[in-house]
Amino acid sequence: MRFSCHGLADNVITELRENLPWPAAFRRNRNAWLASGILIVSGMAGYASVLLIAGSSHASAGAGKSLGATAPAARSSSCISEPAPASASSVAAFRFESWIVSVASPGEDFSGAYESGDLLFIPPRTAFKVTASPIGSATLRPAPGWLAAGGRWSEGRIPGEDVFESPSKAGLYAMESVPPKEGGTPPSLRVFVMLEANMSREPKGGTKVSVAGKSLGAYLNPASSGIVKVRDNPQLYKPPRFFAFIDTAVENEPLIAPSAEGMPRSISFGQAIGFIDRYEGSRKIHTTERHTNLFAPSRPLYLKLARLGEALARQGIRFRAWAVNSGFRSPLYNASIGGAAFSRHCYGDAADIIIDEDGDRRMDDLNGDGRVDKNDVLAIAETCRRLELEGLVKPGGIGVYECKGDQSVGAFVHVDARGLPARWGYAFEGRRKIFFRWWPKSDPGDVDESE
Ligand SMILES: [Ca+2]
Ligand SMILES: [Ca+2]
Repeated sequence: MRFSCHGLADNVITELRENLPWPAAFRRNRNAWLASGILIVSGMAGYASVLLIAGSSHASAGAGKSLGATAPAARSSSCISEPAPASASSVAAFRFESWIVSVASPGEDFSGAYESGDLLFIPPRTAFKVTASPIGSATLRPAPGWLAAGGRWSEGRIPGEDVFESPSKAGLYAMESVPPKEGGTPPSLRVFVMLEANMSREPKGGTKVSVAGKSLGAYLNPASSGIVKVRDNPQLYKPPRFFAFIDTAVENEPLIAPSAEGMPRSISFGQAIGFIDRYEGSRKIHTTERHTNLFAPSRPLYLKLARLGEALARQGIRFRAWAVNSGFRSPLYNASIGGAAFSRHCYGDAADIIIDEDGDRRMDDLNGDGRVDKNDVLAIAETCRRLELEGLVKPGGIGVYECKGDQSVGAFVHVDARGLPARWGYAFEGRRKIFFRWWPKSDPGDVDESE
């Protein structure tokens, strides 16, 4: 990571790198933020942009802070006293790199850097600020229907820094910016306004959740878990408050920015929830039915799957798209299929994935030895583990599964983004479930059964 930038003295750069009060959200996504930081810190506009990053972090960390007020100076480096407002003419030459989104939503973290074409999940009637980076490189306009659906928009204090309020009507809104003077595709941002869940406490401390009149079942009280890590980390097991939905309009929409040329396709809304398998006798019937059309979105998971696909492609394991066998599960459905009580699938940040380029619903024989078994998915698990260790993805569970029989997928990997590393491996032989270890002893992830 280099902070080689024009117009900033070395001591300022060191100050920026080491002494800014980066909040936890930044530390978690350090590399992604720094990656956008490099681009921001080049050139004249950089000075103001860095301050605004500090300002947005501040806004996301401070509950209920007004979006209109930019007060980065107080919290940023002593070398810098005031953000330098950039005039449109002085920065018009800078090419758009990313959107810096800050959302005033206490208790939920939707703020961060978004690429052009990316997707921001946001609660209804929520204020957020979008700053183009470099500042002035793009100006976002409300999506068609935004204002009619109750959304608001006001132009920013400086060019390219706009304040919005999400509509009350849930759904997808595609925003574009003013086309650049030199031509080309205008930078865009998609916004999905989520539905807020209705929650009611159960006698044992669980929480019943329903969304738009549909019951999803009860999220259990983590204090009641037999697993120490669940009991010790109740904040990771809060029932999701906001839900997205799948309908024909969004089914093929990517859940993050569309992938780069030659990289596996970003996972889509339609993949957020797996299809139900039915059985005729012992014969498995694949369906295209889902147990619900509602899901709790998890940007860290979608980014993790994208980074994983890219890392595998760089190793020569190229494929068109992840096949997701199981994504979000309502607690009701999770219980009906015998899922773990505190399964991350119920929190929306887990996916069971395979590579299935030949479309036979089984993991492909990656290592070409004529069999489909755990050896075909170990490269996926190991690459994911390495990305976690390098801090490039949010840590979470990595579980390797091997299942015998033609009716099964053969082998798959569970990946989640719960925030704490966890590792496991299971081979199913008939009714026997045999544990195996596939990760080295030096790995910080404990054995965990909260699949
Ligand atoms: Ca296959
Ligand atoms: Ca094989």
